[in-house]
Amino acid sequence: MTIKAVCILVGEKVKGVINFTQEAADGPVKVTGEVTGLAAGNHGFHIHEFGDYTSGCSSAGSHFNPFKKTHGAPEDEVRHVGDLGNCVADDSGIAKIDLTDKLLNLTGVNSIIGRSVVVHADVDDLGKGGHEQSLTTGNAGGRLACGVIGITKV
Ligand SMILES: [Cu+2]
Ligand SMILES: [Zn+2]
Repeated sequence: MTIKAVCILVGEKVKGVINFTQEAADGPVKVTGEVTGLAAGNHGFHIHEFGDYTSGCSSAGSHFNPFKKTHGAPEDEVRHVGDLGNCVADDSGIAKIDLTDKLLNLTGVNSIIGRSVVVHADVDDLGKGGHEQSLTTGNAGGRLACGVIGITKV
């Protein structure tokens, strides 16, 4: 049974809409959408653990990491479930998202429903930057926009 979810990203300047589709339980999740208002270049793009904005995007917590791994690239064996790498903004500040991920889930105990998408100010170094934060956050800097992931109509 197909499940769909949506996330409306809200920030001071950065906005976006991200759609999630999972065709089968434990199957891959397709992630599509657009983020606007960015500086040109790469920006860390993650699922964070909480759907909480009590103190802004910082209340969304850390990268969603139910298996207690270190930070990595989406294609790495060792990564947080929430590690979706970078979104890439063009010269007009628009980043188009179109990826498929094997670890995300829209059902079950490790579902991302009710958690957050966060877009960062800086590039996610995918754990390879050698910075003290590389293996926890990819050293991706501040949080420009965030939004909670909610179930939507199929
Ligand atoms: Cu993040
Ligand atoms: Zn991570």
